[in-house]
Amino acid sequence: MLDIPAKTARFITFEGGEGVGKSTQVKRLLVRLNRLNIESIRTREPGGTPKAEAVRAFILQGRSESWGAGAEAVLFAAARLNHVNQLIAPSLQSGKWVISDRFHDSTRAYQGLTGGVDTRLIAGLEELALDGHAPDITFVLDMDPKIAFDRVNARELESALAETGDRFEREDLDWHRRLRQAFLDIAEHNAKRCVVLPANQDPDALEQEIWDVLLRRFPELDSEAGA
Ligand code: Z5A
Repeated sequence: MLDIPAKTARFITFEGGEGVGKSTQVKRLLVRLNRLNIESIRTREPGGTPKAEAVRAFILQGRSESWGAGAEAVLFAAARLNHVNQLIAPSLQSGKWVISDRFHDSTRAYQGLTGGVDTRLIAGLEELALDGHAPDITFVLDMDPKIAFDRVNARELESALAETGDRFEREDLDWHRRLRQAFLDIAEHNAKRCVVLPANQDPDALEQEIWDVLLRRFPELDSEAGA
């Protein structure tokens, strides 16, 4: 019998501050993969499963704010544990590529480096929630938060969040600048996994940059394209 290696499903995450274009690029990447008949799913954090989406609503409505950043880190980890067990791990095992809009680096950046939660707690929660399912590659979309805010404000002009913003959008610009630096620091310390890309550029150009990185990182995509 021929020993044909199983195709490896990849786990790709997108990270960065608010409004940098993560959701836009996640959707575009899914379209590209589907065009190659690569089975893939798009998901997000916090969320991705009914239970994790319930945690998302609780946090983003501001109901956990008074608990403090440490307790919020535990809540994000609880949602992540469910997300990994119920969706990410089974999808990868069945051969589907998984693309997630935010994942564990957001806890490192928001609750850890910017929120001041002890790195030992962040690391312990991460080990528990990921259970070995670290992303194969992480795109850190980077841009000046002031410009990203303008994008978000333009989008939300008509929405219910227009006046207040969600739990984290209410933080001031200086906080978001520190958050930006936190993501850059994480990328520097995880240089094999993380790729930082300038997000203040045309979405088509950014999409192409992301695709070029993936072609270099996962050469099997090239053969899929030719198949
Ligand atoms: N959080 C946390 O604290 N700890 C954790 O562990 C996790 C999360 C997992 C989730 O909110 C919040 O939870 C988040 C961190 C915290 N903080 N906040 N707020 P979310 O998922 O709802 O928010 P977000 O991740 O920041 O998503 P976003 O605001 O939707 O931003 P985005 O996905 O990066 O951007 P987008 O939706 O693709 O684009 C924003 C707008 O810009 C939109 O109108 C686009 O059409 C436009 N756009 C997109 N790309 C471009 C380009 N290239 N040029 C011009 N305009 C563009």
